[in-house]
Amino acid sequence: MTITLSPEDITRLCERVEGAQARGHAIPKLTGEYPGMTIADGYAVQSALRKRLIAQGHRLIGWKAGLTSRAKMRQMGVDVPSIGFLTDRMARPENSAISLAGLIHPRVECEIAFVTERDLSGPGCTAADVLNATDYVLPAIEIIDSRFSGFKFDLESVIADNGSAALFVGGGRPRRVTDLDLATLGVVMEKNGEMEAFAAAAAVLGHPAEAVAMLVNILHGLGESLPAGSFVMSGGITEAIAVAPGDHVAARFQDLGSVSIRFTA
Ligand code: 0L1
Ligand code: MG
Repeated sequence: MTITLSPEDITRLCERVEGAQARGHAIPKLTGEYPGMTIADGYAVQSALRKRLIAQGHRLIGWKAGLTSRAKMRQMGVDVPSIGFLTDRMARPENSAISLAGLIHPRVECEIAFVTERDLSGPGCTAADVLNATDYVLPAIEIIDSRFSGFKFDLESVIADNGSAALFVGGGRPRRVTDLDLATLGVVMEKNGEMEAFAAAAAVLGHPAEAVAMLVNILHGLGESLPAGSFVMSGGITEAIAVAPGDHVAARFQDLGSVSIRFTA
């Protein structure tokens, strides 16, 4: 992975993304101005954003894998997964009313979240390593929000925008991985009482633990590892569903219970 942006450009783009996230205003995709931007550049901007938010008092609580299902890659026109970071300020309680104020293109994804009890590091991290290091899994809904105008972006820009991370909700019934067949686990996504999408968790790279292993190996490339106690979202199992104030969303997971939320303005 080659970083082509200068430190000044990385800071500039980091400030641009931070402003868009904080104020909820759309910006043009970053590759419009920097057509030669690489995936490594995207991660350099994302890392600068993470360090800046931590310096402001946000607490890093984990990571998210994104673009991990074929449905999602097809929907977004990309063919490589991505990762982003999660902070305490993005967490929302289940069964709560979540304000969409300040979000630009809010959409929801149903995901399996892993909570680790041992450190994980790359390179060469495998799904078996992930399962051995997992304390429990739980169902989650991610609320993503791309900050790019007209919803037009590419992988480099999405990575710089922290993989569209905005909010997330964990809940349902936490379970040990040894008690589940995670690949065949089914999920049904409902909006306002109507079924919108359904799939099995194998839609995420064949097994959600594969997505977490991929995330750990990407972290290694960034000079980072995954400490014990991390909360990791393994990626949307179905395509993302657009939401608006007044909508109610329920993600019903086989063996893991449901996560429900409703949205307000
Ligand atoms: O969580 C994800 O799958 C990341 C999605 C990034 C692109 C988008 O905003 O849909
Ligand atoms: Mg996601």
